Amino acid sequence: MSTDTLSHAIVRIPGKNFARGITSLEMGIPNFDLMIRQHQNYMDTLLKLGLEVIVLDALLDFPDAYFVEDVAIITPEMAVITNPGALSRRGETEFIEPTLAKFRPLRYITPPGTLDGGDVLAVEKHFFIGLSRRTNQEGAGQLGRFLESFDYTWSTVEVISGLHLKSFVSYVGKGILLLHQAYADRSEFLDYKKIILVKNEYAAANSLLVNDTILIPNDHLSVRKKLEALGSTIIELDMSEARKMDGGLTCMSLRF
Ligand code: CIR
Repeated sequence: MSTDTLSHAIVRIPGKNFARGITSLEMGIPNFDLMIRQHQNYMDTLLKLGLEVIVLDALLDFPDAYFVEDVAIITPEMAVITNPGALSRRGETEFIEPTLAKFRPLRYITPPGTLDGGDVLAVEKHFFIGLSRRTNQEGAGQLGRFLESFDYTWSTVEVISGLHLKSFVSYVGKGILLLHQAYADRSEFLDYKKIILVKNEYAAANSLLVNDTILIPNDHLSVRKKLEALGSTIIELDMSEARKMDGGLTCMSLRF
């Protein structure tokens, strides 16, 4: 999750009942077969980019569990197991621990702290932590103290509406943030170069930098052009079904 060179990704197969997960959007009921195809394409893309992809089984008791990003924050020094803000997702964490324990010493966000990985945006050595419906000040503080112990800096950002910080802001490398219009003038991001998304392309606010390549949702032509103009390599992926469940490109993997 930090912006160091990535060599691994952890993903989890969506369960047949994934449509029972939480969603705030009214975009219709997602289709399982299409979801599996899109998820396969996502895994294949990470493989093609040279990552070792660790594939975990579906968890039928936790229909949102394929959004693995939310259950851990990984830096080169540690993996922090979160305490997800949604009650229905809390039990997911124990199913990621054994895999992460093979790679990193574990730390834990503990109650009353809550934190979702979707609220944690790493920009080089600085971490922006969204305070949202899912992540509270206590959870952010706990993560912040773990980060400080390894000389990272951190700050919080209010997520006033919507799900997570990374539903609105992504880091696309070269010191550049990709931002939803609503975050264009936020003081927290004053010091960064910015690409502000135009209406109809807000879903691209959740884009995923994998080493030198940026994955964006498909049909986002003007974002694509702006990123290509910066010399970035772009891959478009169809994310229609995850989107219906409030998910995007970052949510479906843990990278390290
Ligand atoms: C949820 O509401 O928790 C899931 N349906 C979507 C989680 C998306 N995760 C992410 O953006 N990191």
